[in-house]
Amino acid sequence: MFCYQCQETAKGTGCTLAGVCGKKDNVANMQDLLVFVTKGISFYTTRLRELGVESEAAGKFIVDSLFMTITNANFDFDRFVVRVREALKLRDELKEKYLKAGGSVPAGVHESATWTGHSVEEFEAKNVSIGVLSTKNEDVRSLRELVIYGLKGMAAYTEHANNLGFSDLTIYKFIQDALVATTNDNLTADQLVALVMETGKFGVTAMALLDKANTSTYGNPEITKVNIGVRNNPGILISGHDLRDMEDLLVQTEGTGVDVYTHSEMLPANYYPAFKKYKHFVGNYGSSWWQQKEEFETFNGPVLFTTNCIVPPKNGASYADKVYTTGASGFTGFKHIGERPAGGRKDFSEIIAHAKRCKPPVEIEKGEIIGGFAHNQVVALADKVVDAVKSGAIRKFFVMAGCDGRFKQRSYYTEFAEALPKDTVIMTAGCAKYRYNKLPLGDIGGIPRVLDAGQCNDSYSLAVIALKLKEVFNLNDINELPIAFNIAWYEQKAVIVLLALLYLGVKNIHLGPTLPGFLSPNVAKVLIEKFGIAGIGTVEDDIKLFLS
Ligand code: SF4
Ligand code: SF3
Repeated sequence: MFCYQCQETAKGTGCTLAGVCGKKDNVANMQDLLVFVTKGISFYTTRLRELGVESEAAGKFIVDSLFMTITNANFDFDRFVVRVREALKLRDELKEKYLKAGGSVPAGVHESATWTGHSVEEFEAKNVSIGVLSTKNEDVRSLRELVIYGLKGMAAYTEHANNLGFSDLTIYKFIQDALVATTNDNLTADQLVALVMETGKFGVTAMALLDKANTSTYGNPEITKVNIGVRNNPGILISGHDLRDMEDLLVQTEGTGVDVYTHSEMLPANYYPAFKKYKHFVGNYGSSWWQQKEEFETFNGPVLFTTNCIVPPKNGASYADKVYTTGASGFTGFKHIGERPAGGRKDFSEIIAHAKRCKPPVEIEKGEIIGGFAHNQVVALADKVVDAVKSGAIRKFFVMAGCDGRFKQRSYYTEFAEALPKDTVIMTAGCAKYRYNKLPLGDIGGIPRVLDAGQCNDSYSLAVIALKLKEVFNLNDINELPIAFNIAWYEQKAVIVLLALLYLGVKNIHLGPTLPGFLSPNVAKVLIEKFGIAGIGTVEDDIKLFLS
């Protein structure tokens, strides 16, 4: 195996024996094979499109497949084997359609369009030779993988939108064109850099689509005080990012005597009007994903993962038989809840029955945290915010969106938040917020000093807010705003968020706790010179720099 797609990659360069995340080498290799076959599928869908034939089903299949390979989403070897078989079948059906329509497969076509296998042994004989390292030039490899990781993040957001009945064929088209482009040895470095920027553009499209899907289905997030304590009923803990799963669970648990709590990236579900009406929706339990081994022990009830981030449980963990997965997520040994029937709901009855046999959660903290500062809510407060900036009450905003992670050096973000002057405001989204969202940082004239817009995909909200402020202050350039960007990244959704911000023209983003291992020195140099991307230093130096 070779995987360097996340921030915690071994030695900052690549996991080669097993993932730091717990991904085994056979799973990593099978994920590579799945990505490889999606390139072959894309070869035919892009050709068919030229002939006027669109396959929405293939677009969706590719999106769901890419999503399955993001960090901490799916560790289930058997599911990947099944998925590769399905992918090959789909590719060959598309090939047949293409040939029937008069198309022809040119000699020298990328082998993802032609290679085939049936048994696990054949898959395993192949998958070791088609991974990341099969691109020999490290700069080309770096740019190709930057695009692919962006596509994985984009796929995640697109899938959530799909689950709410929203889709956009231009996103499917772009993903397929880009996958094919990563197999083209004739592209120059400049063309690949342009493809990276185009990926950011479609990242904005995908996040806007998901924003529309979420807000038109569940209402605009509102300022909300979220309870972080517990009640005395058995509960289900729901983690991940999928709001449609959240809805299905709330509907099915109503009146059963089972409470529902959010975990990690599902916290922002508390901000949506459509979910607030459920009396058995208690609040949020615990912190960000990497603390789940302790928190799932004390929660006592079953846990439902709708997406990442899963941490493999320790041997003998008391909760190991209480964890369920659904959608793109999976883990060998966890029970997987299948897809929802057309027009229906996923069947969570087994989890509900399981919860009834469990004790109520143990209280690990008490009180409330505040959030719900997505674009609609902040724009409603725009006058107050603008006055505070004009009067000098707010000197600067710090966008600290992104991911959390288990590495010690992430305490930087807690210390940074604590050390920021009192006339500054943090705008956040994603699980990065758990590094400071429970600190008593106070408010500025009623505006909390930590404004949480929601999940990582709601980084889109932060961009909308910045663009709105640019308009209000009548500025030509988003970089003239009193906003600094100090982003924390971990997995591939943060990659698409970063590319989206670059596409929107945001410069001088600081990215930490370390720069991606998949950036070759030359590609890193381009990002630094062209966009002013920088890493992080000490809290003191960085604050000085940002405020200078
Ligand atoms: Fe390593 Fe990250 Fe890949 Fe897991 S996802 S194998 S930790 S680089
Ligand atoms: Fe977090 Fe996994 Fe990225 Fe959605 S839950 S931000 S890391």
